[in-house]
Amino acid sequence: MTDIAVLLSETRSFPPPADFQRQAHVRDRGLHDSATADPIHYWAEQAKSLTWRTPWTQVLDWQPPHAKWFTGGTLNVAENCLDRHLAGPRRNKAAIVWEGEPGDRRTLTYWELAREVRAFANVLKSLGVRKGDRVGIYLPLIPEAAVAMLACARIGAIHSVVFGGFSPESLRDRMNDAQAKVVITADGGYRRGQIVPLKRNTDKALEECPSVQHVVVVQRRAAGPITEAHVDMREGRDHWYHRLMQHAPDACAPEPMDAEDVLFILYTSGTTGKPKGIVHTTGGYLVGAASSARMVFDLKEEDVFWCTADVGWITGHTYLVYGPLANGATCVMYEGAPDWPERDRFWQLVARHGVTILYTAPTAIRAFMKWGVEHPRKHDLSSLRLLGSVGEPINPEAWMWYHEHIGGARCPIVDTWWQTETGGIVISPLPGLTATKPGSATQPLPGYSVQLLTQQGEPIPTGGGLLSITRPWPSMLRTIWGDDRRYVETYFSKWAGRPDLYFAGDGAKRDEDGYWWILGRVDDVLNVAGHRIGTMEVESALVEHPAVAEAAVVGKTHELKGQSVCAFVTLRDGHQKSSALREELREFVAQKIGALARPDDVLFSADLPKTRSGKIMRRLLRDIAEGRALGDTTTLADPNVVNALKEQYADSEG
Ligand code: 7RM
Repeated sequence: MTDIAVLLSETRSFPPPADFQRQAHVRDRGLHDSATADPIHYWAEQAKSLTWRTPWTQVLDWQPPHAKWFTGGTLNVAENCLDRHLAGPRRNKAAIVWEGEPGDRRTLTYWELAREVRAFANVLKSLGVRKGDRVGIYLPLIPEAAVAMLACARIGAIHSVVFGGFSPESLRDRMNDAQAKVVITADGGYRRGQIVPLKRNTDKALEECPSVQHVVVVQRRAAGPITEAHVDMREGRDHWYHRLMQHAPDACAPEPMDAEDVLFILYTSGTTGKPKGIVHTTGGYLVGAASSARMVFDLKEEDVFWCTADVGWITGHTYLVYGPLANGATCVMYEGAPDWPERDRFWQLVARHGVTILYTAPTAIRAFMKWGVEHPRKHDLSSLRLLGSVGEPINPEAWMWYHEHIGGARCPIVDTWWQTETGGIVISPLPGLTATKPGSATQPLPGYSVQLLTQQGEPIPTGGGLLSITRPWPSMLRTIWGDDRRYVETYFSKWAGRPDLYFAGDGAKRDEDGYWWILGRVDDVLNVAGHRIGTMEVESALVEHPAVAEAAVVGKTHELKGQSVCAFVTLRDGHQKSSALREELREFVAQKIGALARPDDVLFSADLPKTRSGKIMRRLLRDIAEGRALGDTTTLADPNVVNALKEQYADSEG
């Protein structure tokens, strides 16, 4: 089998703006060079910026594929994120600037957040939570989500956050797998003006969760409380957060944790069946989170950092809570949808809070493009100095739009590649050092060793292949909760006899400058007449057409070519579908990247099926293209999207 073909060629390049470079934390290659020469020394240096209770005796103990970092060292994550900022000028600095969807606002200083965390840590203790116990967190994006995570960290309990948009069944399965003792939820949250009934969902889930002994319920007051009448509090099991907090003492010493003690479990759905509980530990995770947040986002004392992810995703763990707070930064947190009540909500938030760094996902950027530039234009976005992207490949067209219309052509963009499993960013520009290319995540951060390999494990210097991380890194996953065999099989068994090579599951290409371009999941790669084509390049070509807002391509069985390209296309507002446009798009792709990639089918769709974190689910589009029954749809954000597509596809065939 050939490795992945390279089709797209992008020649634009943006060096760091001089005034950005002048003030940046990292502005020369010295750090990269020293990290490459001695990665162990490099990581030890990074670890020294944290507060340790006892120093480590060994930086890395690597028994492939199992790593231990900073062995013998002890520390506490909450102490690093809170207590150490309280002695100096950060004491009264805003830690969390929060806005609810209905428009309610709260700001917590480091001092206030630390008090709240200590009190809630005592609440957890009073409910019988001990070091090593698992605590489920099923909350809207409100400050209490961060409080709950940090309170667990403070007493050494292991948290497992479940995204508030997930169903009772998802919550049930995760709580059972983790054998959680306590669940923290809310009466409700807000999404597009609707109330999400979190407590009711929790009650349903807990019908089949015998391990859970207590439920703490946050009262989400906005326009008024979500009335207690709507919430059924079970005597003995359920407790209001605000009532427990009234009597909670606010002194609580942080528990010194071993560097390798588990900090959290975060479930990812994976491609088949049972969700995987990705396990992250204390020392290595925080070293990765804190150092990458500082370097990639160039965090400074005055910054207002807004990561738009929910705490239910790894991005929310690492860059909404742990990374920024470990650096003493001010974080913006927003509960709701980007188009509520209007399509300019994000830009209103940026202007109101003076956001300096915005970190969001390509799916959001493409939605903003579709909605039109009039929405950001209504607001003063001049406070922004740096933009970030995460979650999917960002196609060059969306990159340029973000650069121009949000960044005012003045802000560097960091396209950050990483995974739940990596714990933190692995490949990304350093904004004061790296010249960026639209659509490329550029280069591995210092201390990371990444290679492109063939299916057989031979290195590919330039071209397309499989992305592998070839040396352990501090914030790597340690195992899958309760299933170490699956850990070994999924991540370290791709290349026979090489249990030291981490298989990321993504296809990538490396260009002549050594830049990395993520081509999409290997499971999604198409095979047209023996050529393996990544989804990203064909989709990027389509999105370059002025009528196209978003595109997803999949392979469809073809008797001669093996597979043909089938494209699902969403149009920008103001454009109409037509057979002429369909023909135009087929030719457009052929022209841009070659006849090989010309789609046989182009289907216009009002929406694409996505996961709740915004990733396109090409697997379901393949089912539609092949005319077969849909596979597992439980991780889908909006089931109506696929039903509509199925009907439309059946019509177009008939
Ligand atoms: C952080 C996160 C991981 C998968 C990963 C990729 C894709 C993430 C980028 C990207 C291209 C990027 N964790 N991905 N970031 N692809 N460029 N900058 O998203 O576990 O939820 O997903 O997301 O396929 O393997 S995740």
